Amino acid sequence: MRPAPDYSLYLVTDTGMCGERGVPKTVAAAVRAGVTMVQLRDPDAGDRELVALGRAVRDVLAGTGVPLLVNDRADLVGEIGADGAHIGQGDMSVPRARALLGETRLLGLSVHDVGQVEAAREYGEALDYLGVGPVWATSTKPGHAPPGGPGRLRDVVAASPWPCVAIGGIDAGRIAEVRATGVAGAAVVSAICAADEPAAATRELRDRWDAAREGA
Ligand code: TZP
Ligand code: MG
Repeated sequence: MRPAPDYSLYLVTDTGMCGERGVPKTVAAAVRAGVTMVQLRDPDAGDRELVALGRAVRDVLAGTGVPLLVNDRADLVGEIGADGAHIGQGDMSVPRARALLGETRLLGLSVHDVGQVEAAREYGEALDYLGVGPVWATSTKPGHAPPGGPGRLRDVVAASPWPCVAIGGIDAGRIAEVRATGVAGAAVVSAICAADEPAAATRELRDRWDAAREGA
């Protein structure tokens, strides 16, 4: 078994939202302020662009102990030198991603509901965690599945044999409610990437997560 990382504050990057500051600098500020996990997500980037960006982020994370995962592109994880991949329901299959990653890298899968948790059970130890969402509606991912709210999140956590990370519409005002569902972590895009000051925004999320009551 791979050791479980600290999922508590999970940053998913958005290149457009990071703007002129850029993804690597945004990641550096966020990690110094308390992000514990980073996923590089740029569905519009070509392969070369994604590899270059991924390597820059990997360099920023070197020595921090914070893992870097790549969205969708398990095939580029080795070239980037990342620590794993995160795939969605419509992406490559879990067995295919695991075969590309080998046994030591991390693999997460997005689910929307309990039915998708049950369908994933057969993957067992090939998976490390589930991303669950969107919890709330978000303009960050146009065309996303209908939001399930904290109620459905709680149901998924209860049904899941893997640690769960919530995503979708999470900000500082909602993170305590998210933690109360029993998730291992909260993933955010705009709350950090679109913030004027990513470090301050991260610190607030971190403090509120730490102060919140863990769910059961
Ligand atoms: N998957 C489900 S919702 C979402 C992704 C990538 C976007 C979440 O973005 P935000 O800005 O944290 O609501
Ligand atoms: Mg995907």
